[in-house]
Amino acid sequence: MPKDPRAPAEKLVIRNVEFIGGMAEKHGWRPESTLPEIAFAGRSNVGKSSLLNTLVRRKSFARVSRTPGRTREINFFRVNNGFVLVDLPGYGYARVSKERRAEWRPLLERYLGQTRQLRGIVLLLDIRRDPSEDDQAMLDFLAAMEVPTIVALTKTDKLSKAAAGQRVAEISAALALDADQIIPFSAHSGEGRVELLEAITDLVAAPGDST
Ligand SMILES: Nc1nc2c(ncn2[C@@H]2O[C@H](COP(=O)(O)OP(=O)(O)O)[C@@H](O)[C@H]2O)c(=O)[nH]1
Ligand SMILES: [Mg+2]
Repeated sequence: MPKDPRAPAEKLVIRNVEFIGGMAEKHGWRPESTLPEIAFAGRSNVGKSSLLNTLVRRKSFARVSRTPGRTREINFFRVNNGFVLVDLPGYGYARVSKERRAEWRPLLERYLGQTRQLRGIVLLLDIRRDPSEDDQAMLDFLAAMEVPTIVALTKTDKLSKAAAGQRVAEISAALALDADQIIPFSAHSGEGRVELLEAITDLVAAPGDST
């Protein structure tokens, strides 16, 4: 792909992505790894698979995250032998039963509570929607655990520039987020890809609990 000379230099170049396994249950197996981890969370249909595919640009990655049975697991991908990208199961899908909706919580809480090498979370919110109770619960939980959090506002291409700007302001005010915690993103236009890669690079480089 020709490089746009006006685009800011990408700090993080993804050279290598390797699936290292999935965690299916609260007390289940997870890959042994001490590399820094960056996890991605959001309600089902928010655009998480699209965002991760845009970020990573690997067919093998897309294949794993599409595999039936893996969609409710926590999936771990080693990137550049430098950090682990963690794809958390989508939560709060309105069309699944209450029992199924309740399933994600213990698994996520276990992962978030136990992972000392977790350096940050990217929480995805649809730019057009107000955050749900589940989104708010997740944000509160992350704040209580003091996990650095970035909010990616997805599907910005569905709004005009002006409307998108307005939504960014509304959502950041509603959630009391700093401007530098929010990244407007579109898998369709590629908006926000470089910014998100840079934010991830910074999170990976920040000193963690385990160091
Ligand atoms: N217009 C637009 N649609 C998107 C974007 N990202 C995802 N979608 C659509 O939203 C739906 C859910 O996307 P998906 O990535 O599967 O969401 P997930 O359930 O969070 O993994 C699909 O129909 C996607 O095509 C985006 O950036 N722009
Ligand atoms: Mg998905």
